[in-house]
Amino acid sequence: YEKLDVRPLRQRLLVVANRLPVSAVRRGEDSWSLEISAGGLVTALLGVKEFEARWIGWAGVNVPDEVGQKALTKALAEKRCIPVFLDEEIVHQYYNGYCNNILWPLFHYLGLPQEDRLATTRSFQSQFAAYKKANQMFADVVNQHYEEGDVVWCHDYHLMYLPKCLKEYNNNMKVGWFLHTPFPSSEIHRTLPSRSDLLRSVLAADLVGFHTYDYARHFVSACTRILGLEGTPEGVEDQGRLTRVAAFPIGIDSDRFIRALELPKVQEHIKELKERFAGRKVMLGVDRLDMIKGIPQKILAFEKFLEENSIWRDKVVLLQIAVPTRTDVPEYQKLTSQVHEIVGRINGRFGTLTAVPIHHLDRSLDFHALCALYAVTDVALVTSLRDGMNLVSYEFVACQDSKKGVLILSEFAGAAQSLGAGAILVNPWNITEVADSILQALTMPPEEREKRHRHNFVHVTTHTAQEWAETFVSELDDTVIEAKLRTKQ
Ligand code: ADQ
Repeated sequence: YEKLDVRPLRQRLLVVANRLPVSAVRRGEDSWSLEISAGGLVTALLGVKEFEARWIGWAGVNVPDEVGQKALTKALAEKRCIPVFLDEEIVHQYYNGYCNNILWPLFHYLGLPQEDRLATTRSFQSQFAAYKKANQMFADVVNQHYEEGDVVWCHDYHLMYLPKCLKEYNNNMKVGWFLHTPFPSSEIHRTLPSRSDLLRSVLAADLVGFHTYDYARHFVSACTRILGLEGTPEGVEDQGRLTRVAAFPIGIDSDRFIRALELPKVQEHIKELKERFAGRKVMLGVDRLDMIKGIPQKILAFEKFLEENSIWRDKVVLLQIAVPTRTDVPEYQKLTSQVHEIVGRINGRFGTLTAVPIHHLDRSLDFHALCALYAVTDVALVTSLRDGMNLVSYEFVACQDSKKGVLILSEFAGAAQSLGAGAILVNPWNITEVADSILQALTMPPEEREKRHRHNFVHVTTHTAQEWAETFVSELDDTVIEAKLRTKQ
C-alpha cells in the first residue's frame, strides 16, 4: 500500500475486501499504529499500479467508541484505506462463523470438523443472517464513498452477498467480484442451505472472476443445476441479463522480488544462510498454518524420504516457516500441536547432536528474509490439499533465477495449471509419491532443472499481479459497455 500512495492518479478503483491491507493496533484513546498484514490478496494487490485505488474493509479490531473510530478513520485515510466497523458479535457470527467455519472448509473440500457438525447446522441461520448484515454494512460504506465512474471490485468468499447489496443501491455501479479460493464442484456447493441466495447475489455483479477455468466452470454448473439458469460460453444468463464469468489467474509483483535480491541486506542474509547450511541441500515450505496447506502431510512425506534414503539424512534440511492464523480456534490449535508433535518425533528420530533434519518456525518472516530464503532453496515443497492459486510457488520461482531450484507442487493448487509444466506435480495425500518426488528433485540433472525453471520463470514474470488486475478491470469496463449496447438495441 506504500506504493499505492504515490501512484499517479488514473481511474478510481474501490477495492473491497474483508480485511484492509493493514492491521491496526491501538496506542491510546485517539492514537493508532498501522502495520501491513501478510496474505495472498494483500501481496497480489501490492502489485496493482495503474489505478488510484482505495481500500474498503475491516481493520481487524473492535472499536466500540466514537473517539477511537474517528482517530482510526483518520489514520487509515493517509493510506487510502476506509474502515468498516464490525462489532464483536457480528465478527463472531459472520467472520469466525459463516466465513471461516462454513464457507472456507466447504470451498476447500474439507467438510466441517466432526464435533462441530451439528452445532454448526443449528446455528447456520443466525450465522447466515449475520453474514448478510455484515455484507450490507460493507455496501453502506462503499455507497458513501462511491463516485460516478468508479470501478468497484469486491473480493472473496466473505463478500458474496455484496454485489447484490451494491446493485440495490445503484444499478449503474460497475461491480466485479473475484474469488481467491477454489469454487468447488456444484455437488459440494449444493449442500449449503444458503446455496441459491449466494449464487444469486454473486450474479448481480457484472463480472465474476476465478483463478482457473475449472472453478469458473464449477460456478456456472452450480448456477445451471441449482438455479436452473442458462450457462453460455460468456457466463450465466438470467432473463436476458448476462453475468460474465471468466478465469483471471492471479500473479505476483515479480520485479519486487527480483530487485530485492540485489539489496545488500538480502545478500547478507543469503550469505549467512549459505554458511549455516553448507554441505546440505535446503528444502523449503512457507505457508499460513492452515488445514488447506497440507503441512502435516508434507512433513510425513519428508520423514518417509529420510526413512527410505539413508544416504541423504545428513545432507538435507527442511525449513518449514508457518505463520499461525486463527490461533483462537480449537481446530487450528490442534493443527499446531499436531505439527509440533510430528516435527519433534522426526527430529528425535533422525537428528544428531549437531544437526536436525527439520527447522520449523511458527512465525511470519519479513520480506527480505523471505527473499533470501527463497534464493538459497534447492527444493520448494507446496503440498496444499486445496489452494485457490498459491502465491508462495510464484515467489519461489521469481527468486530462483540463479539457482534454478525445483518446485514440488500439489496438483490441487490452482498454480498447478500455470506452473505444472515446470514443477513436479504431486498428490499431497500420497506421501510415498511426495517422498519419491523429493528424491527426483534432489537428483535432477542441471539441464532439466534449467528447462523447468525457465518455463515457470517466464510465466511468473509475464503474468504478474498488475497484469491480473488490469485485465480484470478492463474486462469489467468492456462488459458494462457491451451490456449497455445490448439494452439499447
Ligand atoms: P493464502 O492462503 O494466504 O491466499 P498464498 O497464495 O500462498 O496463500 O499467499 C500467502 C502469502 O503470504 C504469500 O505472499 C507469502 O509470502 C505470505 N506468507 C505466507 N507465510 C509466510 C511467512 N511465514 N512469512 C511471511 N510471509 C508469509 C489466498 C488463497 C490462495 C491465493 C491467494 C491470492 O488461499 O490460494 O493464491 O489468496 O489469491
